[in-house]
Amino acid sequence: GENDLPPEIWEKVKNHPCYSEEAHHHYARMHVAVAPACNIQCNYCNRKYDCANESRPGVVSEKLTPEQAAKKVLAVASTIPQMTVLGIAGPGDPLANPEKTFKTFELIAKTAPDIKLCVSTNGLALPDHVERLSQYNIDHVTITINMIDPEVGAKIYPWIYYNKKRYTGVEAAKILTDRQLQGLEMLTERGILSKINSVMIPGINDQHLVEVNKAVKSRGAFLHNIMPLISAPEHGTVFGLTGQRGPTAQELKALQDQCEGEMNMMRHCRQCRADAVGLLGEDRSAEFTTDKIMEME
Ligand code: CLF
Ligand code: SF4
Repeated sequence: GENDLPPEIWEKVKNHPCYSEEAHHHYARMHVAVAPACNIQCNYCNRKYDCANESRPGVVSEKLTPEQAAKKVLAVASTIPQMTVLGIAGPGDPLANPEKTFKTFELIAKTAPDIKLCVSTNGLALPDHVERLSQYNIDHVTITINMIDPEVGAKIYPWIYYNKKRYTGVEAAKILTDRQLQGLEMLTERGILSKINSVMIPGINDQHLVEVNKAVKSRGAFLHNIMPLISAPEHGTVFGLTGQRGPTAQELKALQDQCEGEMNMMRHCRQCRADAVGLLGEDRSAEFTTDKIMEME
């Protein structure tokens, strides 16, 4: 349990609402939607909305420049004192938009140095940025890993864009899994805590996620968050259009139970929007639109 963590790890998780089950009752996080582009395609994604890495489809978030994002963080921090963590989680992939993402981190580290920085990525570009993440003192990185078998991956990812070239099918999935696991190993070597998000897709990767769990555990991942596919035909995800269903609550819990013991499982994820603000499960983003932040000055 959480009480058995080594003190240096506990220091890093005790105020982070996602990394600590206990902390999520008391501490809030906010996301800033500064990362519009993505370098892969997931069959559960609709690019018009937020990154399904971590977010519910169907809600458009307001895209911000790094400067607007930094202003918003100050406005939120002065209104919600429990806000301890700033995450970048979309609407695309933060590391496919490295200038915007790192500029935002840089501004916030200057203006609000007590706020912990957090990032969520599909992992394709991760090995190229681990060094910079460690220079910026980023202790928390989430990688969405849905498979370690490229045959499974080919059913989830129609293409990736890598080294200025588009790859498809099994070849694409092989590159993606290699890069994700390499990135995870690099984080572990540098003592950066990692959380693995996996989207549970019945009939596609549900049983396979037990293997994923073992693979990420053996590479030093701190926490595994298995989330249900939210398949929404009205929002046009490929899985939605093919009638791919999400898991039932019972199926999700059974898989989480099966992986428990291998490593810590996150069970309090609320699948946040790319511009979420507040305690997990609470959405105060409407209080902090750009218009309102400008009025606050
Ligand atoms: Fe945001 Fe993600 Fe950081 Fe948390 S969310 S970038 S780790 S600060 Fe948290 Fe939201 Fe679940 Fe993500 S509840 S969707 S796990
Ligand atoms: Fe969509 Fe996120 Fe997948 Fe990119 S990584 S395709 S934004 S769900």
